[in-house]
Amino acid sequence: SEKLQVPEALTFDDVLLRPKESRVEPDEADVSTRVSKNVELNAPVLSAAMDTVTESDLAIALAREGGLGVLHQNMDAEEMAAEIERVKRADELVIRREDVVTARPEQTISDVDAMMAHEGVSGAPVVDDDDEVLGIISNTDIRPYLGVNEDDLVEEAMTDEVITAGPDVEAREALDLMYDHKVERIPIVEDGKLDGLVTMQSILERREHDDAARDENGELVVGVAVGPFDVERAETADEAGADVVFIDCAHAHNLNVIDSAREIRETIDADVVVGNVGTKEAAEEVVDFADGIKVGIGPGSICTTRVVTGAGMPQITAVAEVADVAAEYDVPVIADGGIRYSGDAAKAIAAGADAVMLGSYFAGTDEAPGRVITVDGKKYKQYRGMGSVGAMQSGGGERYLKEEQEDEEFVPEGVEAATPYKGSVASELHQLVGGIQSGMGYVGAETIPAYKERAEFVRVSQAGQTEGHPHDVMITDEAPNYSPQ
Ligand code: RVP
Repeated sequence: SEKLQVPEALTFDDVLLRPKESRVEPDEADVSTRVSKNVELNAPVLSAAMDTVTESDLAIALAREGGLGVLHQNMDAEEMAAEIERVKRADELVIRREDVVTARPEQTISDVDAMMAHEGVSGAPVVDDDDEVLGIISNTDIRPYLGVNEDDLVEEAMTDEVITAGPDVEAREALDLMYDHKVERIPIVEDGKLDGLVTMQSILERREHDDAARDENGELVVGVAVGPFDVERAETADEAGADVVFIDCAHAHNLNVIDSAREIRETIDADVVVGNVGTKEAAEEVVDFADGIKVGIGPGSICTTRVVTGAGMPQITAVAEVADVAAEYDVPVIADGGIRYSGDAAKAIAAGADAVMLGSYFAGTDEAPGRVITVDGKKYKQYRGMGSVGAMQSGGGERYLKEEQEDEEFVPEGVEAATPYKGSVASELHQLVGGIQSGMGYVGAETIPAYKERAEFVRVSQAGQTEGHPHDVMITDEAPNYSPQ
């Protein structure tokens, strides 16, 4: 039957990168990329919008390493806005007025000491009723050996010659002021009132992350998932400062979803990434308005879409098909799901993706939500599909729900699972990005665009695949980037 004259579709284990002539040293390979038309990253890595993967903690950690966290949508709109703001403000140079811990001149030393300990700060501007800065009190001002007593008043112990700056102060300038005057914090004053605070600690912390992915104001970038029909939520996310809004849909070739995505694109300022798709036909429908296209129908580690529905596309073919279409319009492509090893990420990018999105890889990190559980002496963290019964019952399964679904009898497309506990996002990302860079070295590509252009694949047999993993040995020491599946 003609029906069965079918094309072949390939995934990660079916292919390998053909090694090529190279002068590229892996650690010199430039992994900066675009995730959408207007958002650049310094590492081509996104964390999945799943309720066991990305909340603000992970988004902050990942953006500090150059990638992008995509907040999940299993929370109400207000909470989502607060989470976005937490990421945007995490590395802020100027702490905003409402977040600055202040002291009052008539407070006692013991009182202010307890307050600073409680708030976790080591100093505070002292303000009067009009919010005018009268001085600064810090831990060093209230040491008992300075002759300060518990019942003394703040105004007696504070430093009253305060170095201040205006709201437009830059990091370099603030640091110079701090060194010149031997102070660690500079109140920002506007129209005679306290307007914020710059601390030495925040400047030095920022410096530690000079590869962080930042917006044009120097704040960390953040993405957020919204349901395909939730225009209002997309607007809330936009207003809260999200850089990229991800239309979170398991099948974005649904024309109702595309209509709605188009409306969202027209309504908000943030970039809009449309997904997931898995074919060139779907890509053609969205490529004229999407700021990025996300690819993945069924490759996810916790995903049962292919088993439950019989539909799906092996991921390497899906990425390559979509990338061919997207390249003509210069729209970035994100390969989402199925990445187990850094080599899979390297292959996804070689096939045409500008960046990769991972769920299970990050679900085991410290920064992912959820606690560590121990089974037979091994540590794990919970990881579940957003189309699993658990995630859908707690409201996050919008991605998999029908538009008007109200009954509780879900047809799940995901499972609830556990994934090995791993440590910090920073160390995981170091392995992942290092593997991608080494892949670029093997192919002789200095940049991601060059890599996509230059990479060629070979087809691998089952025997070839066996050969590629450690074989005929007993592994005695676990490698940080390999564990047998
Ligand atoms: P993985 O990295 O293989 O764990 O895959 C993560 C991806 O799986 C997510 O980014 C999402 O596209 C997909 N996903 C999330 N939930 C489900 C599901 O319940 N089927 N699938």
